Amino acid sequence: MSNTQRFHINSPLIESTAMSKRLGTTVYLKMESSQPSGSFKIRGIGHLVQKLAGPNSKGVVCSSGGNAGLATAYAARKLNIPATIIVPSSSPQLVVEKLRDQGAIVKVMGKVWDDANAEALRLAESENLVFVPPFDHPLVWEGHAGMVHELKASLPHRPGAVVLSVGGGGLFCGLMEGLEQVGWGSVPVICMETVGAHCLNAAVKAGRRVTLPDITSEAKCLGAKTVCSKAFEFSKRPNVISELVTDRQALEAVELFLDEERVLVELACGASLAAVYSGVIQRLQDEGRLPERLGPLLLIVCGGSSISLAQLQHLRAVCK
Ligand code: PLV
Repeated sequence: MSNTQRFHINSPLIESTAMSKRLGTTVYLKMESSQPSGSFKIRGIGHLVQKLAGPNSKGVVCSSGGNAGLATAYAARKLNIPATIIVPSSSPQLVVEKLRDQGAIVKVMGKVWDDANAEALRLAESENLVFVPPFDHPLVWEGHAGMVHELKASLPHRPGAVVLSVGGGGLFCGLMEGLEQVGWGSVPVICMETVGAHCLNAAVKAGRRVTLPDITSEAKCLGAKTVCSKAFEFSKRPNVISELVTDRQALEAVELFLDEERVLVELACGASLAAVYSGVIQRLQDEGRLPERLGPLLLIVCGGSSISLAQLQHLRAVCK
């Protein structure tokens, strides 16, 4: 296979009539949920795997809440190299099955992603495998940044603000780099997290990176205990706003999105959708932190495969 192969698609950009009506300004959805691995992760991870794991490599190993693992397994299968994915016990069984369906070897290790990551680093060393970090690597950011170039090519003009979910901060770093590359570096960026998986918000409040004692949110794919340092650096920019929603608000957003847009996404993505559905954007406008007459809002629909009707039912019972 040629080394110019790419694994992601140019994802659809759609105008949401229902969300625009709610917000009173045009809302565009970048549908990363349509990516072959189910989330935006394939952009950055596909790029990194391509660059670091040649056809003669012994294989790749990735620590993941699920979606980074799926992206790694997908890319590895396309390159015909073995993939080992380490997930914490908090990842639902449905993700483990999807990883196996991608041909990956799956190991369940520890309670949260940070535990799984320690094991992945150990395996990379002992088995001589290429380590695939789910969010903390310049190649991952470079791959994610490509999304902004697609946006620049298809949006009629620069967005009034961008909304995205933050876990370890890889998507955020890629987006910030991409915005700068296309001359949109001053566009307000709203970073959404759930309470209990709020490592960026905690760092912003403390003025330094902090490690959360535990991940108590059900949005396990946002569940890195510490945000990566590049993301913390970007968060200091004046155009970056960090906001939180509860798991319940993220879940309600997932349900509304399913109802109105007919697409099922995971709770990690619901955090972003809740920026519109729970009135976060409107509050920021009221507080004068976003302009009253806001230009088009761009929502990155990051997607995620850790969801099914059964999982949704389970979340209804556990989300607070
Ligand atoms: N999920 C990572 C990290 O988990 C993973 O291993 O899959 N939205 C979705 C659907 C995601 O899966 C993730 C990350 C994010 C948002 C946040 O992206 P990040 O980590 O680049 O900020 C622990």
